[in-house]
Amino acid sequence: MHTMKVSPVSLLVAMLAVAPAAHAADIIGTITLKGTPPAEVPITPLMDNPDCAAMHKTTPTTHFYVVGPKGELADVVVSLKGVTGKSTGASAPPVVLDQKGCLYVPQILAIQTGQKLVVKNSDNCIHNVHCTPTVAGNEEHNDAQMPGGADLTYTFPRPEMFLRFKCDVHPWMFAWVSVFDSPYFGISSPDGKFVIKNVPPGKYTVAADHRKLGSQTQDVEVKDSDVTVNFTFEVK
Ligand SMILES: [Cu+2]
Repeated sequence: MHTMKVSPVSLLVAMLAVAPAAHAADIIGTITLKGTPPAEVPITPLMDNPDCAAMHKTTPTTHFYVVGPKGELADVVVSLKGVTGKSTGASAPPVVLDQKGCLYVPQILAIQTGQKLVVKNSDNCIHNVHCTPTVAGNEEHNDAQMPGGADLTYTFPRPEMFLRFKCDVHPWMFAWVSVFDSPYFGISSPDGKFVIKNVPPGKYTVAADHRKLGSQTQDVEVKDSDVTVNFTFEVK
């Protein structure tokens, strides 16, 4: 008879090989736009307002299509469809929406349910922050904010795509805040890249939403390494 000697180290290695740890991974990708988007529109009413015009050298334009030289598309909201009840919003740091030069900055942003959205006024003029949610349970707010006024803080309990913020003083001011019931979302940068961090293993439908170009989805499976999902939108 022969006895096999098993060292604690080799036993540990064997255990790890049998039961790999369920590591979370990132879903990464690049968003590309095919075709030439419509020209952005100069916001001429802004320049007709002396307070706002003083903060600009040239007439600002709309930013519906933020596209790089190779079609890299920014401001696409990428999320995991149907993932709910996973919000860590209550403990997540606030997301800031600023008002600068009589424009919302940024214009596309995303938060979790219960996560604080802090609205600042960096301008020397009054703004009126007015959000108009369409999903039941998310509350409408309509708050004047003086120059140097205190920050306004909002939270939304229900998921909603592109919840609209407008300014009742300056009718060209819009921002679009998407609310998710999980931390699994990202927004593409000017290089077209996005990342959804720390996704637990599983099968998901990744949704890419653009304010003007609509929505696309792709199915992915996350195991223990990063997964790449690229999207291409087309101007029709
Ligand atoms: Cu305003």
